[in-house]
Amino acid sequence: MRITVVDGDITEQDVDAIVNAANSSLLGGGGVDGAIHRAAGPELLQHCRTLRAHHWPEGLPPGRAASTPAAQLPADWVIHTVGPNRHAGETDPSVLASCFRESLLEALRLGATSVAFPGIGAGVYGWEADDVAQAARLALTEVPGRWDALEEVRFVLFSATVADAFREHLSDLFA
Ligand code: AR6
Repeated sequence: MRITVVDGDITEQDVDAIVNAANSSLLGGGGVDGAIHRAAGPELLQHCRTLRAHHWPEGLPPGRAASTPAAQLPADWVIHTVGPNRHAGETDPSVLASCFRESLLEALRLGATSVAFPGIGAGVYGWEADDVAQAARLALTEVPGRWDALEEVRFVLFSATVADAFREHLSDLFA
């Protein structure tokens, strides 16, 4: 399994699944969530409405992940996860690690072999770039061999601060 860190826009990634830093409503928002919905087109919102109605009528809780088809995006799937919102007092970093873990598990469940992540929680939800990178690292390393069916896990980072933190904390995992 290859781990890569790139600067860029997650909506343009040609991978099997991209991860969305969503909110519990699953009905879109700002930041990367807004960018993904804009690039995917209105069909993504329809998929999200169906996902919510059938599986998460009270919303997707922080730390969980669920997927929809990716509509007009180059990817096949969007895995929606909800980071803990520090500004709302959700300060437990294990919930942030759970976002990465549950998203990777969902990727395996979908049969995806390549998955791209944004810096979940590093924007509106107020996490430090170092905390986000460490949460990603924990999810990747806590159970050796767990993600061997994945060929590539790519971190696609919009902000130089977040990209630098991921390079610092994950560089020893790069193949
Ligand atoms: N590609 C990659 N990364 C991006 C992109 C993009 N196109 N656009 C922004 N980022 P945020 P959160 C980076 O705020 O902190 C939404 O309104 C951004 O620079 O998108 O988990 C949701 O609906 C930052 O480093 O997600 C929720 O309400 C990172 O993505 C809330 O924001 C995450 O920033 C979730 O907040």
